[in-house]
Amino acid sequence: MIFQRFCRRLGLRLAIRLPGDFRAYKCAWRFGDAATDPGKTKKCFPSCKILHLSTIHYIEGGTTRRGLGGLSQQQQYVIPALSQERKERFMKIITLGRNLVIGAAILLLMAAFIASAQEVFEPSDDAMVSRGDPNANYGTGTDMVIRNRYGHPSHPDRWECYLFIRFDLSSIPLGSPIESARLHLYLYRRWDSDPTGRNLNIYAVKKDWDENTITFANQPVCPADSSGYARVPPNNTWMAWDVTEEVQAFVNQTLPNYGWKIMDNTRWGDFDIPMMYFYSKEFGSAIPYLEIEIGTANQAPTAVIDHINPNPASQNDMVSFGGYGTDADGFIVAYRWSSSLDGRLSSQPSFSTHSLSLGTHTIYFMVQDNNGTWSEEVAQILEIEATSAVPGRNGAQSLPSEHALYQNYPNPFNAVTEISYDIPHAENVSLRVLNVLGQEVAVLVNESQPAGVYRIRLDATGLPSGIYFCQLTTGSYSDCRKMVLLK
Ligand SMILES: [Ca+2]
Ligand SMILES: [Ca+2]
Repeated sequence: MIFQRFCRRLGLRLAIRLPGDFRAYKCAWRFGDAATDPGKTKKCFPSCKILHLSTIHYIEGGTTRRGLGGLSQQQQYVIPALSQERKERFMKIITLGRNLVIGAAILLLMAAFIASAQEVFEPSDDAMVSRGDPNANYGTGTDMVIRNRYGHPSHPDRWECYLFIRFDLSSIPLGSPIESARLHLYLYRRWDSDPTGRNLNIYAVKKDWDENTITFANQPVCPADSSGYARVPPNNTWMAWDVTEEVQAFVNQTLPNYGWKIMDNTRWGDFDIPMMYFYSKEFGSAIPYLEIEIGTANQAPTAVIDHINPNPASQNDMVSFGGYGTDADGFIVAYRWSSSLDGRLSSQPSFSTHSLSLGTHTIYFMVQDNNGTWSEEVAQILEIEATSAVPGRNGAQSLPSEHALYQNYPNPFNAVTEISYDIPHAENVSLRVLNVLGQEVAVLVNESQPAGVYRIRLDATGLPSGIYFCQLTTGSYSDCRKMVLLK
């Protein structure tokens, strides 16, 4: 406002231009224009002046000058005084606007990718069949004719013609969601009367046929109910049928080829509509086509059981479960563990429990993706055995108070034995089997384990008879037991 008054008083008209910045230029123009319109001037002036202060152009006495040189000391003082606060406000608006535009562009881009892809199919076959010539084949004609259902009184057998049109849609993945599908045929001539506005009916054909051999006599049977119709337009226009439901049904099945029969259901006598001519795929242009919007199907995630440990386990042993999921087009949002004996166990990727029922469990694991789709169930058998009397072992009902590594049982053993140990608090645990030379021959446990009593099965089928050592190592404890393998 102050500056505006300056301008008025000095008869100065400002024009601000920044190369390539249309906003600034437009604004400046409005300002100049607004010399007689104070309201407008007020509105656009701050943003112009402040943004491009350093490159300000002004017009004085018909000459364009750059910078602040032409302004008086006082004017130069006024401009920066106004600038800071308004510049910030203006920049806020610009930033917000820019973010909104970027956001909208990203959303549009995502929508374009996610929503659907459009595909156009040309017929793999099309043909006309005629009741008047039941054994003739018109599969390679450049035009196809539809005539009404009952013949002309003077030629009762020669007036019923159908079109068959077939598409190979096997490139569409089975089960893809079909957003829309439209069948287009080019009507180039009506003959004898005006059927405009009348309906041509379309029937889904699910049985295979071939344009080179199809005749009226061997045409495939069509469902009794028509799957849609389209109204006849004037000459030289496209007709279109909505065939979304049929294409979806076809895509959900395993038929690679299918199509439609198009016919005029009106009887001669009800309407005087002898025939309509369409181009076939042999015509070369304006050929029929099928336009399909294919949505993007969500891919189901896959569940993986990483570990169930120990297995088999004694009743009341702490059993640790771990699993994860993968999803090709999204991410995992939920987990579900369940047992055939105990029902739902957990909704975490990993967990531990010591309250599993005695018996043979089938453990099921599933994951859910961000589209709400659950994976297939994966399953693993878990044996929970009755607690056996392992010599020297702590009672299984309470957590151990100190570390222990017990003698394996049985010992000596023939191929299979069990090793028990106690862990009083969660820590990294390693349980290894060494030979007499101190070489490692098996790693039975190597992970972080919660406090608990553990019993691990050693299957030494692949090892020669001899003396072995079982070594338990934790962060704060290490012990070793001698074992004898006798085969
Ligand atoms: Ca044909
Ligand atoms: Ca997915």
